[in-house]
Amino acid sequence: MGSYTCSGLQQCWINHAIVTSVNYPYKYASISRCRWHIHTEPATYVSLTFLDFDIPTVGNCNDDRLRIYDGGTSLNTPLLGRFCNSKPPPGDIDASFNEMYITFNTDDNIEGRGFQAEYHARTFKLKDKEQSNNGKQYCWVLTQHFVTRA
Ligand SMILES: [Ca+2]
Repeated sequence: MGSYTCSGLQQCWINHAIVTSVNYPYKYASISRCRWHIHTEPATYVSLTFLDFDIPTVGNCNDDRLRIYDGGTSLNTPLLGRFCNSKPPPGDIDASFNEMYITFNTDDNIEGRGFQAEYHARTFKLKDKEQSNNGKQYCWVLTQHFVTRA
């Protein structure tokens, strides 16, 4: 017992921070379960960029795996991706809104440097045309669907 090196959930409440695996840049621990829940301010979305990534695996991200979810910690939050050296993260990984949930699980064999990533709160930006239409500011325009009565 007690071999899980990341106990509990790390809550990140600031708009810009660096997230690293434990012991980075030295080898991460085996048999660990690490979780980070990122919250940025309302009306922003979380954008994550990897600065370094080394999660060696034998299988296809089955033994050690970094998973990134589009939202909070609930079970039905959509998975944005599951990554390891055979499937490294692409450029920036963006959440839809101001929450992102990251989990990193390792097994008892083969460790790497892990990862170092930086996240920012980015603001939603309307297209120039929408922003400057007659000099007025527009909010999000929802498409209205009209049902024609028979
Ligand atoms: Ca491993």
